[in-house]
Amino acid sequence: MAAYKMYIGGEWVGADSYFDTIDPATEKAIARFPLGDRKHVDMAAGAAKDALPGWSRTPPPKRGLILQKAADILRIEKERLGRLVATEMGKVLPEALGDVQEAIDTFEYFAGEGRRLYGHTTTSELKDKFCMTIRRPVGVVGLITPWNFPTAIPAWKLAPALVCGNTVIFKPSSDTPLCAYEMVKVLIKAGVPPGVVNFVTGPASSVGEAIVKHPEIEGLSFTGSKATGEWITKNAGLKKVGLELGGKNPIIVMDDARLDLAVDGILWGAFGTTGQRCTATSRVIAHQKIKPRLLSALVTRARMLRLGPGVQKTSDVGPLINKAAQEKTGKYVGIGINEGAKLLCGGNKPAGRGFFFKPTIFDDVSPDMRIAREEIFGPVLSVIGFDTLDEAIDIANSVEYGLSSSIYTGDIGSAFRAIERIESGITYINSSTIGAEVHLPFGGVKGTGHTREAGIHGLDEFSNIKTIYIDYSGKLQKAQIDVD
Ligand code: UN1
Repeated sequence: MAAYKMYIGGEWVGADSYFDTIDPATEKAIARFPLGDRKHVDMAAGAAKDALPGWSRTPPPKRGLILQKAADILRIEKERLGRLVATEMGKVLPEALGDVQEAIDTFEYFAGEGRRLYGHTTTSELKDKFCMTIRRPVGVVGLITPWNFPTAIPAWKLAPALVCGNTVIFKPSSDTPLCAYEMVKVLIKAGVPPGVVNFVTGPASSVGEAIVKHPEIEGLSFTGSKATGEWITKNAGLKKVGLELGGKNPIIVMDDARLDLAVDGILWGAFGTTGQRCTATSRVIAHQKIKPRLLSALVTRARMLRLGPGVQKTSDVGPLINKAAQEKTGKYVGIGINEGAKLLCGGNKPAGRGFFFKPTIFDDVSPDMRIAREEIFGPVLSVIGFDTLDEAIDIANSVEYGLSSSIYTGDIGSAFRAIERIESGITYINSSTIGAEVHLPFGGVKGTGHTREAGIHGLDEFSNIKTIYIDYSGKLQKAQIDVD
């Protein structure tokens, strides 16, 4: 089995010990990666600091060209990398190809930012004075990425970080280091200079912690669990921190909705990526009048979904990422049953190898149950009934998270009321809770964290706005004082 290395200061670096990355459909190891530690983070921070002056002074359009090249390479490699995502992470091939496409789109979008990176100009309250803002890099930034979008989410962070002139320490999830390694190779091939992107693999307890606490690192961007996000907030000191945490994303289905559309959207949102998106649909809030019809269609269709390895053409739903995820999902099914919810389908893992779990639907869920409030990150859907739109929105807002949300309705007024009142960073109308596009901002409110990634606001995480005053009056002018 191939052993890979870390990439620090333009050199490939090994470690004393290694860990395996596993194909979750077969439970077989596919590659091994170095168990990096604090000393590797130190080396990486030093290399990133040394590379910062050169990279931050490289004209942004030139940095953009390197990102464009990365997009071009990814496009050529899309099929191979898509198969790798399906193998290492487990999602089904069309989604795995989508994961790579999202990375391509992101690099392309931020390549263009090399020729924009807009600040703004404005007026002055004084004569002969000019005021404007520019964007400056944050400095050395640590990027800690999850396994569920093993190419797209690294791209969401790498592309804006690089175009803004930062240098980077990239620590991927230990469940998908091979996809991350491929991303690093693409960037090297695209022309990213040594020291600008440093790649350190290893556990959160050593590598992750060292990045979060490192004094030379000025910025952090993390996607993952709320608990880890809270830990980072407490331990990052005064670093600029971007957090993209969990979700408990609802779809509200009104009695005037097109039920066929709602069923398609719910199944896609709940069981796509085996429920392992932070935008996954984990709650359906259904009008009592249509709930029985909706549920019977959902259960029939959920039972038809075929479980199988991501790379297999006939698979609709791939495995969960690892054994712990499979056990956690099983544990939540037990919790749901104990809380009195009604299990309509699924609820267990199929026989055989692989971390699979059957698409699971619970009815008679009340908003205070744990399965209605806690992020499971697996294929478990909780269905809650309501009578009025106000009640539905209150239920939607009754959780600590606020990432994505959706309403299916034929009434424009209900749609706008939902847009205005649902507490989430994203609201879809007559569409599922998943499938964000890279040129729009992505992020949440409340326990999801308040960072925006992607789109033009994605630049804010990786740049500091600097304010410039240019006084060409030839005398000392005093703002607020020389008012007449
Ligand atoms: C995530 O699950 O962390 O909107 C990101 C979506 C994807 C990104 C999800 N484009 O579902």
